[in-house]
Amino acid sequence: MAGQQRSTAELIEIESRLGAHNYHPLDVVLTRGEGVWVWDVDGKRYLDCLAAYSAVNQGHCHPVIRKALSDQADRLTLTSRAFRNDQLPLFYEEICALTRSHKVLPMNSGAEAVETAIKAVRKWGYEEKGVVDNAAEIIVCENGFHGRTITIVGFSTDPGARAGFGPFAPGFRCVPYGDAMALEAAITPNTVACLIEPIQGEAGVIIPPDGYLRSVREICSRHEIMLILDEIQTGLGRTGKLFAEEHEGVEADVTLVGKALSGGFYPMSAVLSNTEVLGVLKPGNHGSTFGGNPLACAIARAALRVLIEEGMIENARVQGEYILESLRSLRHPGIKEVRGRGLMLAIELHPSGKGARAYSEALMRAGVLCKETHKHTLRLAPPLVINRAEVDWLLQTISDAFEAVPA
Ligand code: IF1
Repeated sequence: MAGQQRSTAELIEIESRLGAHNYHPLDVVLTRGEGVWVWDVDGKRYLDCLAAYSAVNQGHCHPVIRKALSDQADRLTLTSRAFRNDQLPLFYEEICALTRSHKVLPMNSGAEAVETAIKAVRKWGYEEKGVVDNAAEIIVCENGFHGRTITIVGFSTDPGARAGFGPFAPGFRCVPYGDAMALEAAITPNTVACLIEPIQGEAGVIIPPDGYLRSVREICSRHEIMLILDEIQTGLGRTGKLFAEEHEGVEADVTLVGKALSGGFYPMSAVLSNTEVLGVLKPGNHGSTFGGNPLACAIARAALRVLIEEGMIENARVQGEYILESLRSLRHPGIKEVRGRGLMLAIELHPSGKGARAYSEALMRAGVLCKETHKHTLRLAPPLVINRAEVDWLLQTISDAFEAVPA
């Protein structure tokens, strides 16, 4: 059967029969992507309004990144960090210049970057701040999302993400998102850091009150605790700035990046920090087989280059503002709120309505792929390369599809 094109139904049946059911995907089987567009095995075209949860900010199969991948793949892909390679220092140089970071630690998945930051700030707490051994605490926020490891789901407030996976790691305190006073009240002499998404993605594009990040920044500085901003989804242009922290003019002590760091070609993440935090890690403290491999670094260098050189960040700001304004002018009884920043947008539906899945399925039939979150919110996050003609088509399609779904 190899090479013979299977039908959508056949491919879904195989996936369902042999795969773990840890996702409930839409019944669309994709086979090709270019820019903002993807095609299914039946040849139908869709505008991708998820961008792999902001891992494809540069658009599907960006030719410059693809060439960097294939050129490097012809030279050297993996050496382990037992030896050095010629791509890692150049990646360090370019990402530090772009993000004004002093130190970088490359990993593979976003969750690994989060775990790495947790290890580094704990060690910093013990060695530099004098926190009692094994008593370090990190403040996190309710409804946050930082990955799926046991440590991370251990401090999640989402029952679906944590039920059945205990026992969990201690050392985390959870506070309401957007409430700087609650965060300060949770600080103890053992607090080493707080870990926050500048905008909560999975929670449904929750934008904190203006000034929240500035207050948190001031509180962290005053209490000598590290501010870790998880920009794995909000970073690299998604909100119309390189990092979402810029909307409030704050600078994290530790910034986490992933997803679009490779433009969707390869799992790569990184912890960006000042010397104080990452400087505590010594040989043998931490590592990863693929972390910082030459193929990942060559791809990331190209992904960052096109993000900047092709003006994707400014485009995200301009197109995002236009989409937000247009969606807010939609008069549909099912819509409760439209919110977003740059091309990180959400349509929240009235809880009494049909639920977001009905709309994501109607949009799929109309040629738009997006994802519902927490039953009543539709998230819209197209690649940052989307142009005005594609935006206008998207808006018209959303308007028509919403009309087709009774409130
Ligand atoms: C899934 C959610 C989004 C993230 C932030 C760390 C990570 C993520 C802010 C971990 C990853 C992904 C994971 C993926 C779906 C998607 C997701 F729905 F799960 F919550 F985007 F909102 N910090 N988010 O958003 O990065 O280890 O996945 O590389 O698990 O289904 P990762």
